[in-house]
Amino acid sequence: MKLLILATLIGLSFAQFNPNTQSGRTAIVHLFEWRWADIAAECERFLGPNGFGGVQISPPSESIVVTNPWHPWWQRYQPIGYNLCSRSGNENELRDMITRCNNVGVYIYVDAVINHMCGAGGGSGTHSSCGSYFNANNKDFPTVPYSNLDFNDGKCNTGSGNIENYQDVNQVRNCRLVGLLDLALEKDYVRGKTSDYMNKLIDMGVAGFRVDACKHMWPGDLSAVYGRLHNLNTKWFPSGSRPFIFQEVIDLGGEPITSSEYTGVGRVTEFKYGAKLGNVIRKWNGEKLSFLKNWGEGWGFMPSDKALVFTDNHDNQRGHGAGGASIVTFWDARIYKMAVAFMLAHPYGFTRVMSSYRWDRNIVNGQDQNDWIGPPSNGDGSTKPVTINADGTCGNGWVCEHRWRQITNMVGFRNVVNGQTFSNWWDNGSNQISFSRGNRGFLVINNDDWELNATLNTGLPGGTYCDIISGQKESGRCTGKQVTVGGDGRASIRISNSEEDPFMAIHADSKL
Ligand code: QV4
Ligand code: CA
Repeated sequence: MKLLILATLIGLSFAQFNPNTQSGRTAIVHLFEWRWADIAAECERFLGPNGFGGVQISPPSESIVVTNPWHPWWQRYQPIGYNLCSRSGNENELRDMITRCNNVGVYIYVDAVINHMCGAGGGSGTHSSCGSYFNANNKDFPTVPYSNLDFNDGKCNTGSGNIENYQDVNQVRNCRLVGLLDLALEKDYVRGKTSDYMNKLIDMGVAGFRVDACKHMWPGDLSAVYGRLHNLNTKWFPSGSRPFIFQEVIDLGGEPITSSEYTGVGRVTEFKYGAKLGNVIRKWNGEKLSFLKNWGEGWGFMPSDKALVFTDNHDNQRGHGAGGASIVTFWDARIYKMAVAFMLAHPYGFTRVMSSYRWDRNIVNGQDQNDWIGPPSNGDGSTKPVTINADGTCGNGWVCEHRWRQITNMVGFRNVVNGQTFSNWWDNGSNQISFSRGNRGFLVINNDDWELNATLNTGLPGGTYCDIISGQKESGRCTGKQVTVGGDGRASIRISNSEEDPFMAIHADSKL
């Protein structure tokens, strides 16, 4: 018996760090605000064939529908219940997506909002994504059901009922995050309802969760909820597989709540990663690419096997959350591609690629006045489909960074070099760097204002390789640049600082 309990505990606490991706698939993509039908199609036509491991989806739970402003993206972070209809589609479409993606080896990670329900000012009525009635004024959410007994207000010690001071741990966890009605997760009943919701999704075939707003929940409560989760569906996953858990905790330092309080129960989003990489790529505060030699734990990040990493996310690409001005996004395409390539080539963390939509930015004094704008939509607020152009890019306002050749090919690179050590580091003391992943892949970047011209150790066996940034290997030839590696592993490399993409990558599978 004791052994069994021990085994269960170990199972619970360790398995949740495993992304459950198919072997050889090492990155997921956040298809922010995509419709389920479009994700299903994308899994089959693009993500599966290109080696993506999975998709983080926007919250599938029933949420408030906000019309002032007009259908903002953030309405989905205000649940009013756990029915599965949202702006992305209904339950049947969700189920169909999970099945079709799983069948091509691309797994689904659900954004689970369990810290709170809608804002206190959400009113009452049926302005919700499945049309269910709710009343925020008296905290009545009949579809769950939750009543005023299931919220934290009694425990919150601020005058406004909102979080006012992030230095006070009790406030951060027991008060309302921007007015959002805060669930009492220490209650067995609330743990039951939230885990039932997650279990329904697990049974449908999802592989894990991004858990929203974890800083605002007690680690012990989260651990209790995770402990109730089912094993993954054995139709697609080995028996005994635990759901992958990655928790949103924004820890940039300077607050009493740290990531390390959560790394015991699941992975955690490493927000320092994108903020610091942004500074380096932008060359702000005297930062240089050569400083990346000890990137990872050496920069004060959490342990690699606990980290979920990304250059930008749906919040910080529009000034929400934290991270600040340094965050690079698709709006700065040239440095963005460099940053994403570095992330995908570097062994630290489990990687997530961002995939966005374009919106009408209106930045006044550093703040985007249009940070609320929802996905490309029709007049009635319904989300527009993702269309695919003849050249493989996306239409209808969808950016599809994951389809940019440089980014897609670097996902392939990460799969090819999986498990290889970080080696053969070189830098010029400034912004020219290169490194290999064992003898399987090599990346070189020139972010200086002058040419890179050097003979570098690639770590790779001699031969001719196709650069997968300017092109790729196609029917036995390179559509872009070629790199000749000598028998000693060295290659003579020149990259002008005025190149469209001033970096190159080659790997074992891009060899001619
Ligand atoms: C307004 C006022 C409040 C007032 C309240 C009264 O601003 O002062 O108390 O009304 O009801 C939206 C609005 C916000 C509004 C709130 C409640 O922007 O102005 O409050 O709704 O009606 C997203 C958006 C938020 C949005 C929220 C809910 O970013 O702007 O709030 O969805 O719709 C911290 C957290 C971190 C969080 C990050 C943004 O530690 O956990 O802030 N990140 C996650 C998600 C994020 C989401 C939430 C958490 C909440 O990634 O997208 O917030 O689920 O750093
Ligand atoms: Ca809370």
